[in-house]
Amino acid sequence: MKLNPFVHHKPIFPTVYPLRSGMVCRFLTQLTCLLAVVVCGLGCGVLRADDGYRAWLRYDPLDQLSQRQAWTAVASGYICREDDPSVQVALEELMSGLGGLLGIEPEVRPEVSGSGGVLIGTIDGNPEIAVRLRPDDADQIGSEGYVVRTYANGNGKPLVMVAARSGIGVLYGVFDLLRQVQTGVYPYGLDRVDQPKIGLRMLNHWDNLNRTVERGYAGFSLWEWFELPDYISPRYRDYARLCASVGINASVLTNVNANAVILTEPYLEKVAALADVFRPYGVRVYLTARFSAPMEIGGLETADPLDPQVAGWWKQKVEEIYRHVPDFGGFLVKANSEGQPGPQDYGRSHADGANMMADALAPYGGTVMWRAFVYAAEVEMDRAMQAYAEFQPLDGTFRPNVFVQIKNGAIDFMPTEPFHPLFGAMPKTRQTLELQITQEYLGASIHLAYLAPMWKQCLDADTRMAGAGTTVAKVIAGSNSADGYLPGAIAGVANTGTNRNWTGHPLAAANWYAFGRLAWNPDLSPESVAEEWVRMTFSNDASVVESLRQMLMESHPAVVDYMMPLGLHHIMAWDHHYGPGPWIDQGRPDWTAVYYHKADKDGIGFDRTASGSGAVQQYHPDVAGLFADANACPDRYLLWFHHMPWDHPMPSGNNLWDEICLRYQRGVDTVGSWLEVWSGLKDSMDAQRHDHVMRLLTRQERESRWWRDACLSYFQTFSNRPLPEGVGVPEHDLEYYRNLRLRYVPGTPSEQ
Ligand code: BDP
Repeated sequence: MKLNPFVHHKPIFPTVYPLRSGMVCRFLTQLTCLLAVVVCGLGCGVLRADDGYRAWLRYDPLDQLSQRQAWTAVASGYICREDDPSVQVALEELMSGLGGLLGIEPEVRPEVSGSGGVLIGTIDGNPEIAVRLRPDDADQIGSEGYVVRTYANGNGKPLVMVAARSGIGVLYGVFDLLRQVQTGVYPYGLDRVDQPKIGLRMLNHWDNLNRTVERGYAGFSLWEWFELPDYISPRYRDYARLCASVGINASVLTNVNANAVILTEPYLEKVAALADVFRPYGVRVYLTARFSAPMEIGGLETADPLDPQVAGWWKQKVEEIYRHVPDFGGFLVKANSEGQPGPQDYGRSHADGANMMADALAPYGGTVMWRAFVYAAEVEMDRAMQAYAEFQPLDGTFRPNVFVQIKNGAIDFMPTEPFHPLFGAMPKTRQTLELQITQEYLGASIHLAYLAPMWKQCLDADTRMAGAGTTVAKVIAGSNSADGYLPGAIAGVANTGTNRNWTGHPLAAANWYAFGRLAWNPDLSPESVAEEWVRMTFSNDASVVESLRQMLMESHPAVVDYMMPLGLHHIMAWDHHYGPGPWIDQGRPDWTAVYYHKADKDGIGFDRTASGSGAVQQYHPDVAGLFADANACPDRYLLWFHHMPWDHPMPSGNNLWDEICLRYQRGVDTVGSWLEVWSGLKDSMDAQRHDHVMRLLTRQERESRWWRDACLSYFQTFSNRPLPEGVGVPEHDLEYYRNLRLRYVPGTPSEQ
C-alpha cells in the first residue's frame, strides 16, 4: 500500500516494528519510544523547521510519552477489508497519521486477531464491525457519522474500532481518532458516537479563472486551470484531506462574481479532474453560475428565466455538467447584486430565477444556492433592510432544492454584526448561513483574528422564529432539530491560497479549522476548538496551549476594539477595505463610511429604531424590543442600532466618547500584550513559524495604533472632546491619515 502523507513530509522517526509477544519486546519498544521522544525533544522533532504546509495534520512524533506508549500498544495492526475508495483513503490516512505520530508501521490485516489493533470499516461491508456495535449505534450516526470505540479484545489486547454506515463516515471517524491521538487523549475507554448537525458544510472560493482570488490574501487560487486536466497538483488532494478532516463536504470552486467560461466544455473537463480527486474525501464540487451565461456562451438573445429557450439551455448545460461530474453539487448564484446580471433584469423575481435553475438540477439531485446579498444604491431604504424586503415575501415560493444563502449579518461581514433578520423570517425556505473565513474586514492575512467566537454569536443568536431557543444554528440544521425546519446549510468564504502554509498568516488556518468544526457541530465551544487546533498545529506543551489559546480567544474582541467598537461598522478604507477610512464620503452613498456612522456634533451611530430607519422591526418582536432599547441592547451593537449622544452614560461609568476612546486603546493594549507572550514561546516551537508570526504581530500592533489614531482624530472633529487619560496621543494629524494611500492590496478586484 502506498503511503500518502503530505507532500514533502517524510516521517523523521525511526521505525518501531509491531510487537509480536513477550516482555522483552515490549520493554525494547518502550525504550525505543522513550529514546525517540527524548531525541525529538532535543531538537529534531518539536523544533524542526515547519513551513505550515501540513497545517493541523502534522503527524510529527507525539510529544507526550505515556499517551504515545498507550497508543503504540493499541495500534498493533490495522484491520480493514473494504475496497470502498473512502475507506481506502481512511486507511492511508490512518497509516500515515499513526505512522508519524507513533513511529510505527504495523501490518494491514483483513481480520481481527488476538493481538488487537485498529479495526475500520462500514457496518454493511464488514461483519466484524456489525457484531461489535451496540443496537442503537446505527441510529445515532446517520449517513456521515461514526463510532470510535475501544474494546477489550479477548486476551486483553485492546481493539479500537472506527465504524460507520458509509465510507465517508469511516474517513471522518479516522480523522476523529487521529485528533484524539494528536491532542493527547488516551485510547482506553474511548467511546465516541458522532454525526454532523448540519448536512451541507461548504467552502466558497472566490477564485477567478485567471487565478486571482477576490478578497484572498494567501496567494493565488489553488486551482491551476491552465494546467488542468493534464497535471493534477498534489495540493488538490491535501486540500481535500484538510477539508475532510474537519467535515467540510462541499466546495464551490469559483467566484460569486462569476465568469460563464467555467461552464464551457474545456473547463468542465478541468472541473471533473478536481472532482475526481475530491470524491473519496467526500467533497462535492459546486460552481458559480453567471445568470447571463445563456447569452455569453450559449448565443441566446436573452437570459429571461421564463423564456423556454433559456430554461432549455440550462437543462442541457446541466446535463452536460453531470456527464462530466456525476456527483456535481449544483450552482451558487449571485444575481442582481453589485452589478451582476439576474432575473430582475427581465422583471422577474429571485424565485423565478432560482426555480428555473433548480428545475434543471432536480433530476440529478443538484441544488441551487441563491444568495440574498442584494442591495441597490438607487433604493432609498437602509441598506441593512433591503435583502429582507426582497426575500422575505418570497418565503414558500422556492423549489425544495433551492437554498437561500444569507450572510451572517445584514450589511457585509463587518467585524461585528447582529444576526441577519432573514434567519428568523423564512420558515418555509432552506437557508444557508454564509460566513467569511477570509478576513476582508478584519486585517486580511496580516492581523490575527480568530473568528470562531464571532461565528458562535451568530449561530447561538435566538431568532425566536418558533419560540425561544430557535437559534440560527437550529434554523440551518433543519430536520435535525426538533422543530423540523427544512434542512439548510453553512458556507464559509475560504481563506486559502497558494501560499505554502495555505492561509498566509500561520495562525489564520485556525479559522479554516474552526469553520469546519463549528459547521459539523455548532454546539462546540470556540475555546475548545482553539485548543484542539493549537495542540495539533503546534504542540501539547502546556505553556504553548495555554498562551496561544488565550491569544486566539482575545483576538477577535481586540480587533473589534481597535477597528469598529460598540457597533460601529463600514468605516474602513475604500475598495480594498484594509485600514481605516471613517472620513469616506464620496462615491456610491452605501459604500461610504459616513452613511453608516452618522457622526455629528451631537453624537454617533445609525438609528435603526422606529424613529430611524426601522430596521430593528425586521426582527421578531422580542428581539426587536431588545435591540431597540439602548439600555438593553448588547453594547457591541449599540451604535449599529442607535444614534447616541457623545455624553451618553455607559454602564462602565464612562460617557460614550470616553468609552469609544478607551475601547480603541484596549484593542491596542491587547495586541501589545501578545508581543511579549509570543516572544516567550520562542523556545517552544520551530523558529520558522515563530519568526513569521512575530513579524506579523509587530505589524498588527503598529496598525492597531493606526486604526485608533485615525479613527479617534476623525471622530474628535465631531465630539470636540479631549482624549481621556490612558489613551495614546496620535502620532500624526488627521490629514496625514486621510492621505495615506495603500496600493496593490491583495484580493482587491479593481486595479489600483
Ligand atoms: C463584499 C466584497 C465583494 C464581494 C461581495 C459579495 O467586498 O468583493 O463580491 O461581498 O459577497 O464583501 O458578493
